[in-house]
Amino acid sequence: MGSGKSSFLNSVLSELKREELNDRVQNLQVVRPGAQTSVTQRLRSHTFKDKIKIFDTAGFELEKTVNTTLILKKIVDGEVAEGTKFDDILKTKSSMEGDKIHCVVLVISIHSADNLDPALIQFYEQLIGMLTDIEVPCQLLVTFVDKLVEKTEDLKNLYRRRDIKQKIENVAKKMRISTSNVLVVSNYFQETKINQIKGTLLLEAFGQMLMAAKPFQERM
Ligand SMILES: Nc1nc2c(ncn2[C@@H]2O[C@H](COP(=O)(O)OP(=O)(O)OP(=O)(O)O)[C@@H](O)[C@H]2O)c(=O)[nH]1
Ligand SMILES: [Mg+2]
Repeated sequence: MGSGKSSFLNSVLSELKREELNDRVQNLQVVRPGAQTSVTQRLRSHTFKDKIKIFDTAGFELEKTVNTTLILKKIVDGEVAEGTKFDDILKTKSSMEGDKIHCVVLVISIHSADNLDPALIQFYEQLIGMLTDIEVPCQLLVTFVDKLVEKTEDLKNLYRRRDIKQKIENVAKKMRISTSNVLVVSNYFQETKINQIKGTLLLEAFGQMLMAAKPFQERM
């Protein structure tokens, strides 16, 4: 909940449609200030270049982790049609009306990553285990890394910067995943104009997600 999943999509779309949008950040999200439950209620996708679909999900609560793994498995297997309410996924009969998912991105804010609840780590392990079993690649996107982009001059080597590397290593170690599967971004949240540093990180993360999904595209 509120880790920046929808904002990431919105931010990447703004970057990709930069010319069309005249360097403005678009706003797809209906924001409910102070929302206690997930703002994203239904499974929705956005299509890039007519063939790549990115799906946005709700944030899931830690107390309902058993259900979450089941819900995610159904989505990944293509058993959930677009527009379905997340709350209804386990109530309705599965159909094969959805799209099979080729890469899953788990999204966590740097604030939660710096202060990880052991129950959350256990949940992530279970989730990553499920994805490994069904051979679906998984990436971890760390959001709210706003401070890292504040004083950046060298855009080319962001991922080699010591502070960024350290954040990634810390999170990877805690979550027991490879550092090469961890990405960091600062989403657009207040600004209306796109920004080169944020944009570089956003597109780098998006590019890596596409690379992770590539073996599947090649098998198609
Ligand atoms: N500072 C900062 N704020 C962010 C960032 N990403 C998202 N936000 C803000 O965090 C709030 C929640 O972002 P959302 O994108 O709605 O989060 P979500 O993960 O889609 O949330 P749910 O759909 O409710 O699960 C919004 O007010 C965003 O503007 C970020 O990288 N940095
Ligand atoms: Mg959302």
